[in-house]
Amino acid sequence: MLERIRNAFERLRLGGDVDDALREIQRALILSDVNVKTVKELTERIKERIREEKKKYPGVPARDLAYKIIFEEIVNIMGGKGRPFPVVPQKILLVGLFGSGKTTTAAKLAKWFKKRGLKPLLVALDVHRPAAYHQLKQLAEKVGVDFYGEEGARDPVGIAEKALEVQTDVYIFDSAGRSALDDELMEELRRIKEVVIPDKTLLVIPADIGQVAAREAREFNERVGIDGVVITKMDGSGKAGGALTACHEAGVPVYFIGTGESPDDLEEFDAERFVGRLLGVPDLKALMERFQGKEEDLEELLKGEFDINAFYKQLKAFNEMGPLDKVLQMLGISTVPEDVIEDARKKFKKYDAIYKSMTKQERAHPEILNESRIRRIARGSGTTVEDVRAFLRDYRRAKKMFEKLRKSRGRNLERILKRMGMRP
Ligand SMILES: Nc1nc2c(ncn2[C@@H]2O[C@H](COP(=O)(O)OP(=O)(O)O)[C@@H](O)[C@H]2O)c(=O)[nH]1
Ligand SMILES: [Mg+2]
Repeated sequence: MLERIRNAFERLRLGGDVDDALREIQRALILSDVNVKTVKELTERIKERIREEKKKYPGVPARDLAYKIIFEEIVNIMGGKGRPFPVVPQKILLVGLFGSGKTTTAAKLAKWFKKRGLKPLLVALDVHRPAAYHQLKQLAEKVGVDFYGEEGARDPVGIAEKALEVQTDVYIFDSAGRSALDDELMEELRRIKEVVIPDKTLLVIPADIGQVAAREAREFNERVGIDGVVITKMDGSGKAGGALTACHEAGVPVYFIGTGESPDDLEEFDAERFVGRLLGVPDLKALMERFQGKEEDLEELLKGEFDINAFYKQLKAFNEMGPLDKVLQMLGISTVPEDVIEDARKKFKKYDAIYKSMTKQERAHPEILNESRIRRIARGSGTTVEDVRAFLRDYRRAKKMFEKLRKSRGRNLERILKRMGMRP
């Protein structure tokens, strides 16, 4: 489907007719198993908004307007802006039908939390399939996380109770599936929930069931109670659009998508990012806008002293270029480890507080920063002495780089911009 939507967008960008593009998008969505009624309503809404906003923004070319509105509305039917999954100690119960990808997802989630500095425990509650215990155990070893299971045990509730005695940050319970949500499965899940009291019960659904996902999500929600969904097998399924829109219609958020069989193939779901990438147009124009003005700043910077003010200004500019992952994605680099991005964000928050706790004199003359001043700054910014030292270390490193840059008179920047495709 995605290929067709992309083509329709590309044609629209190159000057194609809006109605033609809309028809092509309709066809693509229906092929991807999105509900026909949803598609009809979507097209009506898009047409309506184009009519309205034409009046509001007479200066904007009709095609640009259509482009933006279509993008926003497709994002909306897929669930809008994603909600970040909380990175805190918690208990997660995975439920779903047979073969939906629960066990694989359990391992992926364990890895996801591990990367974010929390200690996960994988718990095997599928006592019906003898191979299930070994499958999860092996995955736990592969990912390098703790595992709890009882080979040959018959009662998942007893296993869950024992597992809860283990000290850990994030408990991930992998439950058994059935071919349908029958009374037996429901009863088993209900008993497990009573003991575990999960913070999040996540329903695992394979993308290839398409819009049937709505019925499954509603049924599980009514009979078991779920907080959200993980859609697996997004790779190689032509029905991902149907599954995503169906979950949105059923009123349950899609937190994660699985994009392959390996423990790394898990992504937090955000419709905006998803649709943006699916349309595949690396948005270099937006990126250049973000970069604009930065060059002049650099010229300015090269003239003066590189004190802490200059350092902070650079940090801030970089942070303001927007979510780093988005910037990188625009460049077509989508495989930046998420923990790297997370770290950069967290670091900026700390550094921001540290900078604000410094006096004017300290920022201009960092060499006066002695032990007692460092202690005061740490206290004032709610950070630690180590954090302030790390800040100063990074500042000195940046200063060195800056001095090199000054010597080469900005030729480095030119090269970087060229590599990014922003210079011929
Ligand atoms: N291509 C692909 N395969 C997946 C994905 N998630 C799970 N699988 C495969 O689907 C099959 C069933 O997965 P499993 O985790 O055992 O399902 P469970 O019965 O719900 O525990 C396995 O062969 C997995 O490797 C995914 O995101 N993409
Ligand atoms: Mg399983």
